[in-house]
Amino acid sequence: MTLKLGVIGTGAIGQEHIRRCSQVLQGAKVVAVSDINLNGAAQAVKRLGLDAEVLPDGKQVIKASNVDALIITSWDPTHEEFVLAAIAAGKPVFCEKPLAVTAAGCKRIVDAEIAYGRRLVQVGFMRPYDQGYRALKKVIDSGEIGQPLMLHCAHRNPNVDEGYTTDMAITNTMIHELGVLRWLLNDDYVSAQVIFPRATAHTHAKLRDPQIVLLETVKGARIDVEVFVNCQYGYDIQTEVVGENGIASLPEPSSVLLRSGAKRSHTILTDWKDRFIDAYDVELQDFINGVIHGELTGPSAWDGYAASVAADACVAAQKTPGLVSISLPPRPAFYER
Ligand code: NAI
Ligand code: ISE
Repeated sequence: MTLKLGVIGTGAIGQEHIRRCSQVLQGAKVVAVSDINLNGAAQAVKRLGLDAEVLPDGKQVIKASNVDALIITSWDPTHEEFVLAAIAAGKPVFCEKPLAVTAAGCKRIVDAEIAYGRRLVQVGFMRPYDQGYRALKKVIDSGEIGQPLMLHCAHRNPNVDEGYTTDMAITNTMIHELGVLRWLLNDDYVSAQVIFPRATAHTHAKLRDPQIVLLETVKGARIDVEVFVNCQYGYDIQTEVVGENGIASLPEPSSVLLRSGAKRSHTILTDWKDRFIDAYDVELQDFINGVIHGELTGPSAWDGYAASVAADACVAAQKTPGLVSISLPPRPAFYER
């Protein structure tokens, strides 16, 4: 069976996902796309050599009779509406992170999916598919470093544009840590605090950058995450887990050790596209396989919701000195694995 995909949003990651579904992965092809920038969508179809229809509206892609499943890669605030429409149409949907920009929005999706009665949603949290994170989890789960006590993390982007605001450091960027760390630790969050160091001169009017987010988990681990989205020097993702008996760190992406010009050096990547290129392939292949076999097992709407409950608290903590508590309701049986 070849799964026929509709893609909503043909910007940066939309084009990346179309390319991988069409040229790298097995079992799917893209048959319809849409973007509010229709001309951009048409150009993407041409550039990628697709035999796909360009439809004027995302809802038409969802309803199209030849579309079996959806990939949503439009801007964050549009996700909720498209995912709800996909569930209403009974079509599986891979939605890029965040599932919705608020926990309330994610909850509406969780409720709709439970009412539908079968999992239809996979969230684009790709880090659990990354070899490095998988290796790190294996070490933690082996017990070799004992119980995780403290985590030191950094999420650094070279720069962001003028439209990027202080809350997006959480809802658009740190949402990845909020997603992957609960998976890594098999834990959830109970409180958040945000500290603003001196701001970089490379930021702009609507963005306080960098930020340090402090989290506490149900099991009592403490996590600090530096979110620095104008760090200039590269795209750099760090996670160090301090346990009772040792320390485990996320592996660096492999690169040649270069001796040249009286220096020893490694290249640092500059783009998420390259840093997680294999993880994106594996997550989307998992989605395609899951749809074909009738069972989605990747990051769920509940995972998207749990991350957004914490994200809401972090955004509130940006405006509050001190701790903001995080309260996640018990996971419904529907989402037990
Ligand atoms: P982008 O700005 O390059 O592309 C987004 C596209 O969505 C644009 O072409 C825009 O015209 C289109 N769009 C906006 N509203 C729309 C609507 N109502 N209907 C149809 N199209 C619409 O942004 P980018 O970087 O591709 O991000 C897209 C999504 O993917 C975001 O939600 C972002 O958070 C997520 N993302 C995830 C990454 C990951 O590591 N998992 C990496 C980059 C982005
Ligand atoms: C982008 O949307 C992504 O999801 C990237 O993985 C992240 O590093 C970046 O900060 C976001 O803007």
